[in-house]
Amino acid sequence: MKNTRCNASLIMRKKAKKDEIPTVWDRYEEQTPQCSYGLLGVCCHICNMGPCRIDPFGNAPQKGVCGATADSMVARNFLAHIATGAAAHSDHSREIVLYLRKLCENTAENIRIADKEKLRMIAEETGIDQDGKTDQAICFELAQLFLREFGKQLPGKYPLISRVPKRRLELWQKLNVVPRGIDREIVDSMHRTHIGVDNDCISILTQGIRTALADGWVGSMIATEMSDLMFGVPKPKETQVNLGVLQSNMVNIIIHGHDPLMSESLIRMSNETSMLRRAQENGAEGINVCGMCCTGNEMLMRHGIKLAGNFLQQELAIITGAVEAMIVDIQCIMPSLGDIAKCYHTKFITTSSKANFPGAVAMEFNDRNADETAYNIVQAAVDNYRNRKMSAVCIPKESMNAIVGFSGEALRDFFGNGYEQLIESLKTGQIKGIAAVVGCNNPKTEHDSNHIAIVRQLLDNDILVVTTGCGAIACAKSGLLTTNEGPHSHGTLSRLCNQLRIPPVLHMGSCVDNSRILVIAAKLANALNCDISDLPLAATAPEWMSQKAISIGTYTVGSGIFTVLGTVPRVLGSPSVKSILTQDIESILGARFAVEPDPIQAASLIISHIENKRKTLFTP
Ligand code: BF8
Repeated sequence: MKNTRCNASLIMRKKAKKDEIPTVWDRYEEQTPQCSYGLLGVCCHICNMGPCRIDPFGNAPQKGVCGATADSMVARNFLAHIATGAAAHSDHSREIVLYLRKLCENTAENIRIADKEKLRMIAEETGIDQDGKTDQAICFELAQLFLREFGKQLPGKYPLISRVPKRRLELWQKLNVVPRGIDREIVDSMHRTHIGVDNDCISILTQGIRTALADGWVGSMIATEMSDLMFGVPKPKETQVNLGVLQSNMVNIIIHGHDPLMSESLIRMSNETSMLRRAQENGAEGINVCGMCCTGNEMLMRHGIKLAGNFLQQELAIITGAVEAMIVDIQCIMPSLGDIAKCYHTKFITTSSKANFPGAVAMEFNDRNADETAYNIVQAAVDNYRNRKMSAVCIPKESMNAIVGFSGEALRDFFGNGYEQLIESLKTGQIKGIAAVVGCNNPKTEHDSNHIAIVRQLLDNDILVVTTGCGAIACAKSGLLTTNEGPHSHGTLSRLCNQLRIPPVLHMGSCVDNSRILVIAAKLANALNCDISDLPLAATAPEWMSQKAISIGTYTVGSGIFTVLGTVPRVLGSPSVKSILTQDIESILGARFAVEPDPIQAASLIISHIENKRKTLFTP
């Protein structure tokens, strides 16, 4: 039964069993043993002469019907994952920019801009003339400028390119991986994966790097910056995390997915006096809005909204029997939610026209109807409280306090405007290095376990941890985002964090907010007059599962950061692709992937990598 280190999840797994509801763990079990050709990446289904497969032991068949080898198949599958992941992040980004542009066009009075300082800073950075212009006019120009990035046809200066350290940019230029428009790169990648186009694994993987860089340094970065500008730059704040944040006497609304646009309106509407009155008329004491996954991270970072759980907990939240509405937008939403919601009273509401689910009620959210739709959704949830069966309710008591909200800007308050104290601490060895521990959950590993095991090892070795996505939620649930003494190291990192009153694990946001980590890495490289690949940095995704994670991993390596994957990517069927990604690429990009399912071994790889980088960078 276990499969999770999170007690709240274990309790709900037991309730699921009692209620005879299959969950992700049961379905994973049913799928095993998984297809070994698929696991190795040597299965090709892209054309209708197939599906084809390659024998991994060197027996026939060694080629697909068209003649494609294992190298082409594996590289092409990998590229398709990158393109899908980059598309997901970048389409999210596009929606935010389009929304901002529409607001500027449609609103007569001045639109609400949460961070005017950020607006001015980005306008200056991107060369927008601000003289005599209203904030709204500047916002409109900025939105136009960023929108053009999606369809740009030729490589060139993209608006935030000055953030890339000089040596890294020169390397990208030399390797011809400077991204053109985001859409351009994704279409190029999909074109190459059509039958009979790109069949050279080096060429395919090079395009993968260019596409991933368009995700990290353009699409995701624009999403983060524009969300900050509209809704506020995150600042440290306290909140609570895990299923125990659900309340037995309140209307519980969970907002799940990735898009901050809808959640902002929903939060506002749930605070309307008329709505609170309605909740009380229905017998509830109030309305409890909680997040799930990365929409949850967006709300938690900016507003301190409590977060009910990470990827593997979405079904369990409904199984508490205490959720009046599960409201979803895009990405990482299990299609099983429709069936599970039917077993309880939960309304499963989808708000994006591009994410439809069997069993979901569609209440589409767009720039013209934002507040009205949000009002109707909250009202539906409030009215649904009457349908709750109190006998079916079981809310685990587990919830953990966490300090969150560490944007790059927030870090300046602790480390100085140019992160001087961080740099000094790195030089003296008070902080040995920085590791990004990010990414998903995956039923292939015990839920949350690898995240926590790696983080603890890193902290014990005085490595500061930055975190995003479901990994950040795992850390929060385990008490690692607190300033208390306890599970943290007692070394020099711990002393520094106690002195600064920050946790040793810094929650930097949702998965698009990995772009915040890129910006910090770039600033450190510029301050130390080196490339990102020279810094004592590393990244790991111990329990990754999504295509977005593949794109993130690839842009992280493309940016010069050693990256350890905890679940095995489907590349082992091609010794060439495996060796390119885990060895050869290092001499080209200054970074490589490693694959290490054992969290202690994975942490060791990171620790020795950081030690080596320190020796080269800081030894006179
Ligand atoms: O973007 S960490 S499971 S929720 S893909 Fe999905 Fe993975 Fe969670 Fe956020 Ni990121």
